[in-house]
Amino acid sequence: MASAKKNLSKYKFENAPDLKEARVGIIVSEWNHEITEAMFDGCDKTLKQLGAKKKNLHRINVPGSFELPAAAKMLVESKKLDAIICLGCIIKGETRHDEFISQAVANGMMELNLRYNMPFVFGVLTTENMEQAQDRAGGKLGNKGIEAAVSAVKMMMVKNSLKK
Ligand code: DLZ
Repeated sequence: MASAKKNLSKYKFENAPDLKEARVGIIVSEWNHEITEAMFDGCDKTLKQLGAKKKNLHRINVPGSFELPAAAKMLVESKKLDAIICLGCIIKGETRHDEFISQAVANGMMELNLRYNMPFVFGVLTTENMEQAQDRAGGKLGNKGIEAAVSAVKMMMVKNSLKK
């Protein structure tokens, strides 16, 4: 399947972008916080490795993934940012709760992407169990927080390349 059991978080930019002026919002869901904190670490380190300054990275916590799109909307309307990265971890339970949350978050994030002229990154794990989440949050399959940072950077580059 998609991850094909390999680490997908390795990245190499041909022309490494310099993020020293970039302002990025990072919204972190507190649900399954040991996973989302590991994702935040990967995301934060990646942005800083590419030159982002601590003062330009704006972190906000929300209770659960369901709250990510609403917080992203509040953030985009209150600060001048170049990208917003949303990090969450939705794990299947005994009920279909996970399906409704995942769908709502994915739809909400897409709406934001189409409404505002800047990238909103869907850094949300949707796994069957905790083990799958650990594998993807600094475990053997990489760290989706790193991949979320890389997606944000790539989309910022797309936007810059289209500037008149
Ligand atoms: C309620 C809930 C459940 C059951 N599972 C998760 C989860 O696996 N991951 C996650 O990020 N959030 C979960 N939540 C919380 C909801 O996202 C939300 O915070 C609450 O329903 C309150 O709106």
